[in-house]
Amino acid sequence: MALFFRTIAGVMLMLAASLGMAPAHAEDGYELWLRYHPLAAQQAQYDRSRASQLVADAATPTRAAARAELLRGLRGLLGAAPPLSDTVTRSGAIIAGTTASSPLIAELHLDTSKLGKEGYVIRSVTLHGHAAIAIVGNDDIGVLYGSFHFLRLLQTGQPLDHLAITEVPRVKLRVLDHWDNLNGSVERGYAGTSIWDWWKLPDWVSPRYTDYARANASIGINGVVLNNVNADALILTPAYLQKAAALAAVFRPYGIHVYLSVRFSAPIEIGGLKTADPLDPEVQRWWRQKTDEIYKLMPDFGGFLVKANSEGQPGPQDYKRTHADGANLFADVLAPHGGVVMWRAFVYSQSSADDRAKQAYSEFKPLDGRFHANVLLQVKNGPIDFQPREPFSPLFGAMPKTPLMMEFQITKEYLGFATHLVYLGPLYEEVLSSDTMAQGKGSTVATVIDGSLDGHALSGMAGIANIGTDRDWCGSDFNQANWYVFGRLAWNPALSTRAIAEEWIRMTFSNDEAFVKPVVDMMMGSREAAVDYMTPLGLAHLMGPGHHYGPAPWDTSLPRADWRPPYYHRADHQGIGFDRTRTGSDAADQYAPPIAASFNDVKQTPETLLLWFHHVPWDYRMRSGHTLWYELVAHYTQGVTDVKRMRETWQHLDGYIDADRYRKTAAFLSIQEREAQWWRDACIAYFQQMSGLPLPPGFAPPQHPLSYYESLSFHNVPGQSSW
Ligand code: GCV
Repeated sequence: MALFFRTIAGVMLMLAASLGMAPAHAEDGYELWLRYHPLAAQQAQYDRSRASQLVADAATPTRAAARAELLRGLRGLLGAAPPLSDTVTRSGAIIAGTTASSPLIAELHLDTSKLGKEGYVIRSVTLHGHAAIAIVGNDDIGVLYGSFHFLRLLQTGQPLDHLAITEVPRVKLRVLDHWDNLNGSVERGYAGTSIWDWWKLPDWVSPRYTDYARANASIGINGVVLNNVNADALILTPAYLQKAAALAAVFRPYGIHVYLSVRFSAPIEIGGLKTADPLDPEVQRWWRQKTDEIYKLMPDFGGFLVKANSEGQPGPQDYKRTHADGANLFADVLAPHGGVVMWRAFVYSQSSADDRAKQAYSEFKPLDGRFHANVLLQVKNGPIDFQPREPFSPLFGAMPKTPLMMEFQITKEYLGFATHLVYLGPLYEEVLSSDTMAQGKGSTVATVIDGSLDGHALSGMAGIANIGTDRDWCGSDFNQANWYVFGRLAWNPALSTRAIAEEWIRMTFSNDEAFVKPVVDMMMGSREAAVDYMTPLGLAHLMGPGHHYGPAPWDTSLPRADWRPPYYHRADHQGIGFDRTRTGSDAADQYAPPIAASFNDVKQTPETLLLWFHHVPWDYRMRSGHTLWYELVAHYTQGVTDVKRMRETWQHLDGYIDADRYRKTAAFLSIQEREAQWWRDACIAYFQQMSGLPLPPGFAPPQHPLSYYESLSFHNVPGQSSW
């Protein structure tokens, strides 16, 4: 079979050469999805006749960026850039601009009234008797977004006739959160060190920052938090603010606003004050002056992101004040400048004996309505911490008076670091499409975070970046898809992540159907495979202590109970799982009544979340008729089988893309298969010791005894936290 596929691939390469297509050549992933490599001859010919002239001015930095991108893209895709012109003289002109900037566009009388600042239309039109395509925004940034969309049509081989596209972002703030430290390390980063070269900034501004801005603008990301939420107060000193301002200057033409993570105790650490009490007038004055200083340097500064009273970070509770008091301190000093506060809801207390999954809700729900208008509460997708699968956070739908911002993790802290191929689209989609039932059926998480459910104009979605200094930006070519899908969903949370995967593959690798189809399937199945080989049936938090690498369901080395895997799985001789029903921690009742009713009932709880909500005996009968113990072993085994299949699928695709990216993915899939086997075997060995049951017939025993897995230790694991 493999030979058959290789032969076919070889024939296709020869065919490509005879059709004048560029042969696949070595690449390093730097170009991301903006590759603009020559299209197949027939498609290029079709596109050339519809992009024969470019009418676009460069009078502002943003329109200059749009024009440069169109020229760059068309040159790459079609072999030559179309000539620039001031007017339409032939069929096939591309006209890009705003009604105000272009008399030609004004002539079209397009209705742009509903586009807002960032929306755009791409329309097939007739101008001066010639067929043309107009890319029109109300504002320059819409023109840039529309230009990227137009290029995407070419990159993915779409027809260019009868275009009538209107796009308006559904979410206002679409933000990448970098967990980058000022010393160059990246917390939970697996793609090298920080791309911000703080030491050389602001004097040396790497051209890479422009490519970073291009990539973000191409998917509609309009904000970047430069530094880790475990923040260093130094970021607010004049020297660092100058550096941040240099980055803001690069990002400005691309519609990207800079935000900073701030440390609550900064007035003490760099301001010389004795307190950081949010109600202290001196503290308020300090923050006001600091904020004014920032806006002098960056007039379009976005605002602050704050992690407070969480995992050892300082916060308002140190002064017996509430999270609302803390957030409003920043809201008030940012408001005159139009800035926002993104206040994180990721809190759980060292001293609380309550279920960690309940604590964010318990803390924040009573504060609904107490935050000032420019505060967004940034909530992780699940109640614990970016596990391979969690139910949606019960805060979604529970705080109608507060804009809730989604926080997804793009970097794969709990999903195999850089090397495992796990496409996060299905995870994001599962969360966004979950129905909170807060206001009856259809109150999905997506409608909470886009502001439509509760009528909030302010809305946002944040993703923890997976970007570093690696040439491929993200530590692997397939990790780029997670950056991509995050941006596309932030623009429109209702998009299909299968469709997004397909467009990403076409732009990143190839339009060849024989390549696209199996790779889409592989990506779409990859998240469930990871759930199966790591934490099936609602298990969570089984990974190694601190570094989070590999399985360690037995580990009790860390000081806090809620940092130890046994806290989460609660396996013993009788059964396994965390009882979060009314007989247990009662976390289920934090959801709206119909959802709570199903999570409280073991028979109604989806089996994918069974052990999240219920402690059940090992011989519990699953819907399949098998026992829980059987299903657990079957899921772990399925995960490994799925990864093996992914590796084999990739093996059959040798020859469709350049050798370097092919080989790297092949090597990473081998690592993933080995580590999936390790996860399966270690977890089965451990849970078998708990259950005392024999392995169900037909399943291979773990390759090693439990003591072997328990003895493994790891040094210099990347991405370790800084606190
Ligand atoms: C930035 C988890 C991670 C930490 C991270 C924290 C957070 O605990 O392991 O590295 O810290 O989440 O989101 O604040």
